[in-house]
Amino acid sequence: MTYHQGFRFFSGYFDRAAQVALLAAVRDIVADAPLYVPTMPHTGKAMSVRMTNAGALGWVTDRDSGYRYERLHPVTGNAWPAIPAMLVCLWRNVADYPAFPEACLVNVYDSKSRLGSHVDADEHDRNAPVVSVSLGDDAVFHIGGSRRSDPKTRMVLRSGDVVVLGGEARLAYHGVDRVRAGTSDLIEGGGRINLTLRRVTVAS
Ligand code: MD6
Ligand code: FE
Repeated sequence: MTYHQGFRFFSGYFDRAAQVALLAAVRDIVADAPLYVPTMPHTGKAMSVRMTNAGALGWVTDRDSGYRYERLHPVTGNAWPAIPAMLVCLWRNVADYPAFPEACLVNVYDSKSRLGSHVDADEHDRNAPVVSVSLGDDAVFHIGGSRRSDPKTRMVLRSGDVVVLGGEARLAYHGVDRVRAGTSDLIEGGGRINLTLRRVTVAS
């Protein structure tokens, strides 16, 4: 079977009404699985984004155990809530992949948050793409190649935009340089939410 290759960008995939519905779904997730401040492996340095997850597995990080997927919320000890139906539907429409997503990472940014250049490499299934949804304020996003030193392209991700990293772009370095405060009125009080859908285990 062949899958779509590479980087795909769907500008304005979700209209305003869909963004409002997604935001409500995120609020439900957060009510069940509260946001927490993740810490970096080894140093224990706090990340500038707050996180939570939906799905069978959630991506977590802390000083002692590093980056990994866990079935339970690190603070409450409860299972993560289900991935919202709208996002499972998005995956079916754009992932071009036969297995369902297992993880939906929720990243919440304020105007000072950033996300350093990284590769999403904690998933066992590297054939599945990562599908990302942006809500709220604009973000300056960069994507490069498989080496950190490769040239980077910068682009603005706006509320409702969807990015798919598949094929050769699946292991490309990428990150968020900054969030532009006041560019969206979707989220009361401002800020940005990014949702990433992933397949973690290799489907049998
Ligand atoms: C963000 N996104 O947009 C961070 N990862 O806030 C990611 O780290 C990301 O957008 C994998 C695939 C798509 C992404
Ligand atoms: Fe990423």
